[in-house]
Amino acid sequence: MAEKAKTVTGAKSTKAAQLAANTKDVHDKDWRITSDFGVKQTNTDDWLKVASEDRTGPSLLEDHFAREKIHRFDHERIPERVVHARGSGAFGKFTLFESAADVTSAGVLTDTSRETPVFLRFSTVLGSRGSADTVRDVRGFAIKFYTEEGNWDIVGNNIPVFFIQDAMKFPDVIHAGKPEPDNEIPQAQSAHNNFWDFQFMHPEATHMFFWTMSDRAIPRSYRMMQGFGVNTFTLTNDKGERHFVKFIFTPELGVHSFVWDEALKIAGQDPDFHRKDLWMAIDSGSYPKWKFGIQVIPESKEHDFDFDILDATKVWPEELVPIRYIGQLELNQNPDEFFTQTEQVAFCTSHIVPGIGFSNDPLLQGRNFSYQDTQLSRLGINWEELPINKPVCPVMNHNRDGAMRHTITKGKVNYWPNRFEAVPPAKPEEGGYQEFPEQIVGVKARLQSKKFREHKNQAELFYNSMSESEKMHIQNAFAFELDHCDDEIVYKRMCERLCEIDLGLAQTVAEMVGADIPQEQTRPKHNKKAKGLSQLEYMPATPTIATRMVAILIADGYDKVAYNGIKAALTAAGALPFTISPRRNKIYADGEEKGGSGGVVADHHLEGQRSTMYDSVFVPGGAKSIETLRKNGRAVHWVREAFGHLKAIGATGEGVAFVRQAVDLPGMEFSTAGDVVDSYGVVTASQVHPEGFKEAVQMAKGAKDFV
Ligand code: HDD
Repeated sequence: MAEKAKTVTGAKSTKAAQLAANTKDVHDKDWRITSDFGVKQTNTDDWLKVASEDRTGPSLLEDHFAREKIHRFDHERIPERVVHARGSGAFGKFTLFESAADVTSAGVLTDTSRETPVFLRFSTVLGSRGSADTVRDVRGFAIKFYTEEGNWDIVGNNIPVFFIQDAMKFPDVIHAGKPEPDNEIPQAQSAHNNFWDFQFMHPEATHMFFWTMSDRAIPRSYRMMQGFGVNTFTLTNDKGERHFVKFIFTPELGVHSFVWDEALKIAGQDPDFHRKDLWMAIDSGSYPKWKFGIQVIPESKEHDFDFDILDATKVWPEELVPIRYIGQLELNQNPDEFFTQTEQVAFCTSHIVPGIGFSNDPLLQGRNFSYQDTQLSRLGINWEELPINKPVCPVMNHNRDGAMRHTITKGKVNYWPNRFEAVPPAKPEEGGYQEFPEQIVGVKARLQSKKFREHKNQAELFYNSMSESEKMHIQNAFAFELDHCDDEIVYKRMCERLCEIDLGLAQTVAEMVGADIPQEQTRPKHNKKAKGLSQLEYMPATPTIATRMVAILIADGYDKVAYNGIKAALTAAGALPFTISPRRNKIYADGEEKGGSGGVVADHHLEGQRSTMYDSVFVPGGAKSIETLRKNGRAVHWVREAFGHLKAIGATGEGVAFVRQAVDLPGMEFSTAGDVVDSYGVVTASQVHPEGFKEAVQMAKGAKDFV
């Protein structure tokens, strides 16, 4: 890890080369500690004092080295982001395989020979900087494209819609979701009175809260979720024609989620789960990739839909507006330093490049004000000079000064026009940004178009489009969340709201949470479904278990042939096998002498980890090994819990009976086809049977749909 951290992408891109000029490496042997003003220091451990071998006297204020060290430490923190405080980032590249020149003149979307460097920051929304990764929440998906024409930021989420339609409500929705103001409880949770009170009071939030109660809000990995620009932007081509556009990223690994119990447990067992997952994948060369797509509506068709295409609480159903995939995003480099890169990176929806424009989406318009404003309070007026935020193209203008200005601009004038004609604005043919000459007619009013007032159709569309297991997860999520609301009016009214979408759902949830059970649907259903909403549609084209973590449970006396066989098969398929045993000292196979030259060193011991941290569990045979595991409650729990979380479980030889016993539930029957027992995602065989097991790993974590 240390070796990797030394390099800044080996100047893989223009951005990497620019960052390298600002990077120092602590591992260079020639360094000696200096003060911030450059003087070498001999001692940074002992404050200068009046002291002798026999007596310690007072510390001296004159020790400016000590004062500097303490001052610097006292001022290390900057304000955390008011939302999306918890996050992880990575560098990568964006490439195009098809030009979108028919709809835009933007170089980044038309030049197929370009490789645009990017930095992507994933985040949760509600929790503070130290909160857990796996909470139920929306995930941020913010990308900075360092294009040749300036920075282009897509500040998106992993959910395509939003809670509110107008930016002016943002402080309200966030206040309601964040910990409550009197006692600052709960941390990073939507399961509380204020959140659900807000949701009821804002019917426009209905569509979005169905998404946040779905499996999308508990992703297995940042690498396995979609990204959406959410807002409606515009594209303008060389002919001056304008189109409305939405941006979509779809992961090559497919869209996968935890089950809720797993997510809850990992929040305590490994709060950095997603952060580690991303870091490890990139560090080991398994670069996450997304297809980049656009949904495009010509300007002339703006009013052809029964929803307003500027309303961020609506999706553009793919049947009506197909996604055109034109590019690829790859993350391939971990940051060198968290603070200067992941923490100081700052995005703005207003960062667009020629060929891309805004729309009158009222959420976007307000965001365009908010992001610049928040960067001022977080980072100061010269935040765009920070290495991570700096464009790779030249920046020159007559803006000057402000705290922490780095650039030294030579010359006699700092205004335009001037007698030297120094630094004039760019002409359009020189690449100058041109606003689209949109005709606006209207009266001043605090209003939106009437289509903005319909809030339930797409919430129902989303719910109807879920598979049965996804619906069950949504029911359970509502039941969990409303159980955490102790104000009767909150959970009762929410059940009434659910009844407008689906009677069956409302009845189940009402019964669980102690509300009146509704008897009839309170809004007529349209019963329609749409493509692309169920995450089960996003299984990878070629099923894969690459980067999946498989725990192999062994104890002394394990079957070496089975162990080596499954390990080799998993490694060959790109999965990550981990050996888990009662201790981390060497474990010896059947026939190996204890203390001899054989044996394997386990990656972890059974108490140090939990099944939740792995995608799958495998138990090779070996009579003695199984005897030890059978007597170990934690080992039995590993298998049983993995089964409860719908994970693939494999076993061979004596492991088969152990697994069956561990997962045996009343009324459960295993079907047996020949030698291989394959039921409920459990694959057991008397011989190593990697193919069946691999398939089960793919299915169990992909579909979770066969319960
Ligand atoms: Fe926002 C951060 C995404 C609406 C105001 N937002 C922020 C981040 C993401 C989003 C991913 C984290 C960026 C990072 O990693 O640094 N926000 C969204 C999406 C929205 C949205 C997809 C709806 C379409 N946001 C929204 C509104 C407002 C804000 C309506 C205000 C009117 N958002 C902010 C902010 C943040 C922010 C307060 C906090 C930190 C930051 O900007 O840089 O300005």
